[in-house]
Amino acid sequence: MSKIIKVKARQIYDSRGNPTIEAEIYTIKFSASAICPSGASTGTYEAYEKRDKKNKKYLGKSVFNAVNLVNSKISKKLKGYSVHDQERIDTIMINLDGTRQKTKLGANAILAVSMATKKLSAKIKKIPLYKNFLVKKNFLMPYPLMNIINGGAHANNGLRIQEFMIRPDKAKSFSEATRMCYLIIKNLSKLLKNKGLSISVGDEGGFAPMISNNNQALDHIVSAIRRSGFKNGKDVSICLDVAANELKKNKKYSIHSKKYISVEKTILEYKKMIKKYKIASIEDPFAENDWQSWNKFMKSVKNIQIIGDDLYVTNLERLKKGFLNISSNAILIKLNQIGTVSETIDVIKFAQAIGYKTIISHRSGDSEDTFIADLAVGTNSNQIKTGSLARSERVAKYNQLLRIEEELGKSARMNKI
Ligand code: 2PG
Ligand code: MG
Repeated sequence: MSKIIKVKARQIYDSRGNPTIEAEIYTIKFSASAICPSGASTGTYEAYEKRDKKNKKYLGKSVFNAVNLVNSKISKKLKGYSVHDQERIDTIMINLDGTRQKTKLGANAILAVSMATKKLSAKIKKIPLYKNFLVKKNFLMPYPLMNIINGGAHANNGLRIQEFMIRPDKAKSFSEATRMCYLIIKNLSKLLKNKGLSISVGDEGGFAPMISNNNQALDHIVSAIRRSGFKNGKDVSICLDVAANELKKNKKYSIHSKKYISVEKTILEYKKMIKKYKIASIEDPFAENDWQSWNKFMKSVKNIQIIGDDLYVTNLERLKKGFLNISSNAILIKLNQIGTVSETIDVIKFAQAIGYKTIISHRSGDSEDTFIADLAVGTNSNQIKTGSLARSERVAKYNQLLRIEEELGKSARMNKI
């Protein structure tokens, strides 16, 4: 019943309109499929995304080679194994690839199959996907980190910081959390319109107005929170993803303008912003190899969530290094940074064991696949970052979480922030 008879892949498109891979896995009676997402501000240590660089017809972005590898090598190897044996299937693919960053088969090929396996296993067991991960009872709902102003590599407005987010800390349920964000987003929209600014959105559904000043973006968000009847820093808090890999030159950073300043000065600037705007969480404040600055920052701020994304790339070895270095107190989890569901779960388990907050995340190029919503609940992750309440590929994840909350009924509780 649960034995794999075939794996098949195809090229489809992601939310940015770039090619991506969808894999379908079959047993004799059932099948399930999954779509691989794709980032724009990627870390150097991420698993390899295989694209046909020489295929000019698709501007070097097609994934036909990855598709062919799934249809031939991977399909052949996985035949006969049980879909419930996720670790074995992932290990077979890891070994078949045999490289550190999955360069031979491509992490996009491997991950699509890995996710589809997890889905098919749940389907055959006749359980919802979120019940097929770590947690078996007492499921907790994650707090949404909604990206409401886009900058950096996700927009073309000149804002240095990549993501300006809100987190509805006072919400007692996920549906209340989304309602609070909804109000703030609508008020922000009005406010931007009144100022003659564009309300068109960036890659992750947040507004991408033509402002180039971080403080101006933050002022607008604070006003929108106030107009919605909430208190910034109490009911709702503002969170940032600086994506500082993109803002480093030599040993300096340019978080506010094109001017590069020292790490010490950058920390002072962060402290000013934290104080003025009651920032509660900062992701990637420094670059992926700048371990020293991460540690300095950890020592110089209190009660702030500091998230490693490009720093850890959902990689256990890097997380261990970061832990020993005291680099952060939270980790962003992206399946395609490491390339299999099993390795992702291992990283989440380790992060939880060392007391780090886990935040499940989308990619800026994403799809209608809602796997990460189930992953967040199924691992009791504290937060989920999956864009704004705009663009269907982002909203799909929030909608899936609303369905899960409804299904959990009275037993549904919010996680700790
Ligand atoms: C990030 C992500 C998702 P990208 O930096 O956290 O928001 O962006 O997928 O472009 O790496
Ligand atoms: Mg990031």
